[in-house]
Order: sequence, then C-alpha cells, then structure tokens
Amino acid sequence: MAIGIFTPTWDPAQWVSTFRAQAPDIEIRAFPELGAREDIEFAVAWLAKPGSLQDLPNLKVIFSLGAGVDAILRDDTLPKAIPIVRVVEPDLTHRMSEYVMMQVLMHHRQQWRVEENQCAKNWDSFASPAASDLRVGIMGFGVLGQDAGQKLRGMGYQVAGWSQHRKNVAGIESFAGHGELDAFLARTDILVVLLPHTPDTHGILNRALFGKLSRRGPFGAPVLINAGRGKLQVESDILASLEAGELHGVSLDVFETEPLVKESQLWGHPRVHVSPHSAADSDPVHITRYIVHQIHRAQAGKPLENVVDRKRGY
Ligand code: NDP
Ligand code: OXD
Repeated sequence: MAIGIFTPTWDPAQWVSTFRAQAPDIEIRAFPELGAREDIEFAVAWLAKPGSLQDLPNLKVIFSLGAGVDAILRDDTLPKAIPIVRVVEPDLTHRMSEYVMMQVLMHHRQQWRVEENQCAKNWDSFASPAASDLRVGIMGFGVLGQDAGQKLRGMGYQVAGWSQHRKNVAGIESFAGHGELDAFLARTDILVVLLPHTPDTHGILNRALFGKLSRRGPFGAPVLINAGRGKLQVESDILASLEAGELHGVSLDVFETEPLVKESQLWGHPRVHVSPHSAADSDPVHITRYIVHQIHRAQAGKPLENVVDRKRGY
C-alpha cells in the first residue's frame, strides 16, 4: 500500500517528507516515480497532470491539497467512482480570514491613499468611516466565507452572505440562490468572493454584476475582493468598471490565467491590490495531518469527511 503525491507545479519533496514523518508506516511515492501502480491506494493531488490519476487499479481516495477541486474535476480521465476529499482544515481557514480581513481594512482605511501620501511626504489626515457604516457581502458563504464573515462581523461591519442554500449564522443576513442575488448585491459596499469555480459561477464577476452593487456606501462606488478563483472574473470588465468609476477599488488573489501575465494592466493599476494566489496557502504540516487522519478513518471503515459532490462541482 502506498500514497502517491501528484504536485507537478510544487516541489513534492516537502510533501514526501511531511507524509513520511506523519505516516511512517505508509510508503510515500511522488509522481512520476510511482513504482508499481497497483500499490497506490491514496492519491494526493494539486494541479495534477490530466491523465496522471488514471490506471491506478487499487486507488481508493483522491485527496485535493486545497479547498478547491475545480482543477481535479476538469480532468476527463478522472476515475468515476473514486471519492474526492477536499481540504476543510482550521489552519487554511484562518489564513483565508486573515487575507479577507486585511483586504477589507486596506480598502476601508484607504491604505493606497496613505502610501501615496507617504511617497509625497504629504501630512494628510483624512477621516475614515466607521466599520459599522460599511456593508460587506460575502459571495460564497461556505466554510471559508462563514469564518471570514464572523470575524468581520466581530470587527463591527454589517455582513451578509450569499450561497445556494440559506444559512443560519448569528448576526449575518443570509441570501440564497439566483432569486436573491440582486438584493444581496444592492446592499453590498464591499464584495468579498469566496465561490468555487463551476459551470454556474464561470464569469459571474462581470460588469453587469458590478453595476448591481450599492453606490450608497461611503466611497460612492463598491469594492471587489476576489480570492475564490480567477475564472469567476472577467478582467477586462474589472478594468473598464474601474475606469468608469463603477468600482472604487479591487483586490485580486486569483486570475483568469495564472501566473498573471506581465502585460496585464492589473499589475500597475493604482486601485488594484494584486497577490499571487497566496490568500490561503496549504501548509504541508497541517494539511498532511488532516489527510493522514482521513486515511486512518478510511482504514478503520469510517466514512470519509468533506467528500466533494461531483455533480454540483464543489
Ligand atoms: P465551500 O464549498 O465550503 O463553500 C462554497 C460556497 O459557495 C457555498 O456557500 C456554496 O453554497 C456557494 N456556492 C457554490 N456555487 C454557488 C452558486 N452557483 N450560487 C450561489 N452560491 C454558490 O468552499 P470553501 O469555502 O472551503 O472554499 C471556497 C473556494 O475558495 C474554493 O472552492 C476555492 O476556489 C477558493 N480558495 C481559494 C484559496 C486561495 O488561496 N485563493 C484558498 C482556498 C480556497 P452552499 O453552501 O449553499 O452549497
Ligand atoms: C485552494 C487554493 O483551493 O489554495 O485551497 O486555491
């Protein structure tokens, strides 16, 4: 029995060594050096090469090394009946909430303006609105969205969430389904996006949607923060909406194409904060511990946790 590591864009060495340290009784092999393919019972994958997870006759579970599984599900050769388990783990959740709180604060406290003033040696002490005057809307109100939402609520913001199904989270208004999307957008000054990428959410962050956000907030135009997936957004629409004053500011951690191409105007735009898909990194020690725990559950005949619903795509 062996675990196969499939991480062509990451150095597998750190994952091999954390798995060896945390599961000394299990053989660990990194793609493409898998040895006898029939030994591989568990696959651990991040941006695995399409086709690399097929022809593993004894595969029992595929573990995603992240919360999102869009890349795994895009592989047409993926074995049909094998469960896929995604990451739901406090270290990753806390990292995402740190990113969201930091970006909301940077826009709320107009950090770009502070930095411009510092460059110009300009002592300009401008007033900031109270957090309680800002309405944050979280699009994608799942594990990550709810944690970030509760933390923002604790900081005093008015928070609402939008998801497929209604949620019951104290102090946070819940909007559900496409029928309630416009009402959710109309009450939102700062839009935080933590949706998965699925056929239903592809390109959802476009100029028409930005036009439905509130313009009654303290900045006169809304803010967009996307750490979900790049293919949710239409980057030409984001730039056009910024130019037209329909968006006040933007933070993007994810992009239509990653890495973001050097030619993109997003890099140099004064109202855009760019980060390299690093909002919530998968820490090898924490994520390996989570996966080893799931493997022990499977070996003990217990049900796996956080199994992806392939039909809905997340
Ligand atoms: P969850 O599955 O827990 O949450 C997803 C949320 O999106 C749910 O609330 C779900 O609704 C909602 N949703 C999905 N499709 C729709 C739709 N069509 N209409 C309305 N709501 C919808 O995922 P996580 O919170 O764990 O992660 C969210 C995403 O964050 C990941 O898929 C990944 O893409 C991204 N991510 C990015 C990282 C980064 O570093 N930038 C790191 C980690 C994750 P419901 O609850 O009703 O099903
Ligand atoms: C994830 C990610 O999905 O890091 O976990 O993007």
